[in-house]
Amino acid sequence: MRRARLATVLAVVGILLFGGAASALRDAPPTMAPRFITDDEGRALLLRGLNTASSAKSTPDGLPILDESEVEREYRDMGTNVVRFLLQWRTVEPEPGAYDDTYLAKVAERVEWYGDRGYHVILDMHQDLYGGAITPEGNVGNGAPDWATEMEGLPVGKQDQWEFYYLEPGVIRAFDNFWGTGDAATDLMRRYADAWGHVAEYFADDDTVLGYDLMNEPWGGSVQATAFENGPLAALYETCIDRIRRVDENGWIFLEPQAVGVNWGLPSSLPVFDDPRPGEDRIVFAPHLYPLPMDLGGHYDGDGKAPVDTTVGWWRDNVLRVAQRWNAPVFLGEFGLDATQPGGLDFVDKIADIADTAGMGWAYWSSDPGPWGPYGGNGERQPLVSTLDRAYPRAIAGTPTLIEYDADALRLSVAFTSVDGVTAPTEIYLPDVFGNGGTVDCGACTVSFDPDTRILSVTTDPTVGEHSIVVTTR
Ligand code: 9MR
Repeated sequence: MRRARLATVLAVVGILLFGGAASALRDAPPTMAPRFITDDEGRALLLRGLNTASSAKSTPDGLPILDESEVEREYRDMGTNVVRFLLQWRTVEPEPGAYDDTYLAKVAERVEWYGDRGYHVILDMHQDLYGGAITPEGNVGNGAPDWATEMEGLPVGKQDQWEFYYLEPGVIRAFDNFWGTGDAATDLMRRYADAWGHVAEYFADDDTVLGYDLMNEPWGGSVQATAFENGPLAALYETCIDRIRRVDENGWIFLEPQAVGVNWGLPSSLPVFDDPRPGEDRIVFAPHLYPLPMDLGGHYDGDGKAPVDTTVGWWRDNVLRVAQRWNAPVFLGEFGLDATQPGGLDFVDKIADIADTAGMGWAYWSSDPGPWGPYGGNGERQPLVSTLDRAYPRAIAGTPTLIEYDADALRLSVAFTSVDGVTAPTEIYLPDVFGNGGTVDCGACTVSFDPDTRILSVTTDPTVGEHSIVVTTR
């Protein structure tokens, strides 16, 4: 036992030192994302929301367990404006080349529930451990259809912790056969890209769908790290981008790095991608964050805080370096934890603070009922609800230069520079505690507050270069 702990500690220290060294060897990172996702009015969008929902992995129809009243409750309780909505390849393309539009129509119905409440939807082609067919019971992996799972008879042994299945020979071979890095020639990557083409064509005219997260937490099988990110993963992304752009020029394309390592704070080496759409690229860097000390069971509490803070710092710096290299916005597609554990809510606060100051969007993992989610198994509100219910600028009438929310002092500060042609108001979501719009200090501006949506609209003079808005409860 003591030996195992020692090995774990050494592994953590080794990886952290490697991560730190890898960071230190590079140039100083920027402090804020160099670009933002913009809306039709040209405003910078700050996206805050949840993943919906892990339940979609195992329901036979691939739909999350969700009804419209829960979307309404989410907005009322937390004022979120985005959802990372889980899709499954198995339900998009149940048979090779045959797409299930009945499934997509049901997805569209759920997208509308969100759209009616002002949300943006990011469609995420989810997978964990390749697909359901990696075990006979079908209850461990999710994502790929059975017909696309080629393990060549290699074993998948039972594991206590789900991530360890990634190391099983059958799972590795299924990925190798997907990426075309195994011995057999397959056309699974092309099929996957074609499936994305179909999904994008289906949703191209749906204004609520902001874009497409091409693959959840990519895993390279027997090809890892730079060789994977710059090899098969980049090839898949290029093919998917090409397929999507044939049918949808406007959707934003969210690209995830290799999950292992990068989720912990190591740098990603994903190359720059070309976006063939007319006008500015719409490619977003969309990593996840699960600090290694916490993956290993540590809490964000007491002595456990410092190593987490350190790795989160590296994660932020390394993510912003990619954003700078790509000149792209950043969307943190997943971070989450059992928020009932010691320090859980402090961790959520910490990541939300970092995302604000770094100008990143985020989606918390996840909306499923239970200790990780905002609601318990009986639908009861958990303390996480008020932690996630933060004041934030949903849309900013220019290029943000400062976003800072002090949840203790209840003070939101936003600064931005004007952008030619952007005249729509800055929209700020305010939790109940701000009362009827709070106290707004924004110089020469006009404000109005909608008590129903709790959105404060701040109209600023676009001929003035720099703007500052501070909202407090006093
Ligand atoms: O929280 C999810 C857990 O209940 C599942 O057993 C597991 C495997 O499907 O997936 C967990 O969710 C993960 C997500 O799919 C990908 N990113 C990490 C999430 C938390 O571990």
